[in-house]
Amino acid sequence: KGSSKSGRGALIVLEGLDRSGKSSQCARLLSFLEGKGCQAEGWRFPDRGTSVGQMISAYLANESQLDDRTIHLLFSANRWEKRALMERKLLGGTTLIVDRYSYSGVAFSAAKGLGIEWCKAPEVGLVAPDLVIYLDVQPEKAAERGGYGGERYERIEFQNKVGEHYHSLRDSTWKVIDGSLPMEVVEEQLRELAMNCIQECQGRQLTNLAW
Ligand code: NYM
Ligand code: MG
Repeated sequence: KGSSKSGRGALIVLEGLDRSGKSSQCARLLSFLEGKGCQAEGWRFPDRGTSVGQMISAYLANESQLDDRTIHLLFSANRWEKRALMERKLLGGTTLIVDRYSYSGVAFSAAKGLGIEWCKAPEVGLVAPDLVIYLDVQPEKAAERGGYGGERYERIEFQNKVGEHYHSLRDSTWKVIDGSLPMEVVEEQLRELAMNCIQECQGRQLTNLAW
């Protein structure tokens, strides 16, 4: 159970505002799955390790200025450059726990005023997640968590807009967890959703994101 020698891995995405607890929960979930003998890896977007990722990182740190559409397409390109590897891993039986994905791409850019459909377009054809878990935390609550790190977008007013766009993106693959609950409670809920997903996706083919 959980080990996937025969079947494919699951693509499980965590989404949420900045400081919603995604990164800590991804790490906890990953070590839980590994402890169960499940073949799993933790990924994150932006992946700052590539050359596109370094451009994104400089932009987020306010070390460079880029047009809104340009940075949007770089975030998307950063997912596209990982697509082939992602598919290979999943088909090879590795479950991927991914900290942010296309929904961040759309929600953050739409919050700047770019059209939703325009934002979605470059994401079409990426691997579709089996499960999206949204950690729901109020921006004010999130900001209290040690404050923001000084990157672009880390302002309560902007995060409120991002939250509204996330809300409008929710579909049947989404599960919402109340991210203001104690860490251990969130962790437990995540474990259950992830284990179910890993089992259920075995018989289902990978599909592409189509919105
Ligand atoms: N972000 C992240 C976007 O604006 N578009 C995207 O496609 C992705 C993946 O980058 N504030 C934003 C959300 C975050 C910022 O992410 C950096 P993180 O998870 O803090 O490294
Ligand atoms: Mg951040």
